[in-house]
Amino acid sequence: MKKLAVINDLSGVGRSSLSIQLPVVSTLSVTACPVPTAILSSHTAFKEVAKVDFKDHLSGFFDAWNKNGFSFDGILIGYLGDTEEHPLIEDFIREQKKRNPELTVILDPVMADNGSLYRHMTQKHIEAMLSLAKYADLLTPNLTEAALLADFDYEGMKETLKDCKLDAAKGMVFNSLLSALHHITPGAVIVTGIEEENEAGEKMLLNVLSETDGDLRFIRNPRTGNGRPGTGDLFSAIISAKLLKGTDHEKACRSAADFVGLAIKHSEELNVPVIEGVQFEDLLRHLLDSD
Ligand code: PXL
Repeated sequence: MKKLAVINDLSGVGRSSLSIQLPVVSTLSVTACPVPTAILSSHTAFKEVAKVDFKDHLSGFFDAWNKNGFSFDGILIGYLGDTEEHPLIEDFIREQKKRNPELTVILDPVMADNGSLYRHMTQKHIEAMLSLAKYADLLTPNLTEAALLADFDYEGMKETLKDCKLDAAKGMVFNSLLSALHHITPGAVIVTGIEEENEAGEKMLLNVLSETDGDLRFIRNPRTGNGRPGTGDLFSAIISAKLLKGTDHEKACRSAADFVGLAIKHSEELNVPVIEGVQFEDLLRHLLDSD
């Protein structure tokens, strides 16, 4: 069975990060090996949050894993609360790459959404993420994170995209953003969860996949509800497990987008409060349909 190291925070309430990624990876028959980067009472959108930093324990974790001779097929990286964690993860990737040259590194640069950095995130996090991106085989930023990493103006880009009626025009905007991102990572890039409207006025979510050879794919799904915490974590976990099982980027992206859409719709129908993320637990069997 393939083995995925999942480096992310453990948040007790709100269905984000490790809490949502571990069950999804297991359902897809990939062994998930968690490394907590921080332990929080809940994700940071809640008003009161108790946070325990785990950075001082990361090198001990990685050392023990390396000394035991553990080797992984993939490493998925998400929320990193402290910029001292990024170089430790880079060392771990270098060591693991020696053991398994086929290692797949998926970096979800969790830092920001809707034009703003998350609480506790700073310019230093952006710089540390730029360094870590050099090791990624796949980078999955949302539009805000992509703009921050490429030093593009998010609001300006969002406005321009809104005015682009044709995919050819959108392609020009994304080509310039993605060519900047391909300078910071050797991997493929998926810019995730871009909100748009189609010609019929229906709300859509667009994921833009750019392969390392520059091949650009627009992957669209109906928007089934408002954005919710943890959907990026869900998306990156499904893609990671699928990639380890040999699925290509485009198919993995479609499966992940379909499942996230389903989970948002289900949560809306059940009136799950947005802050509690997506109710995915009773949908896990749908992941097997696309397996
Ligand atoms: O799902 C993104 C995420 C992950 N981890 C923590 C967060 C958030 C978003 O708010 O606060 C701790």
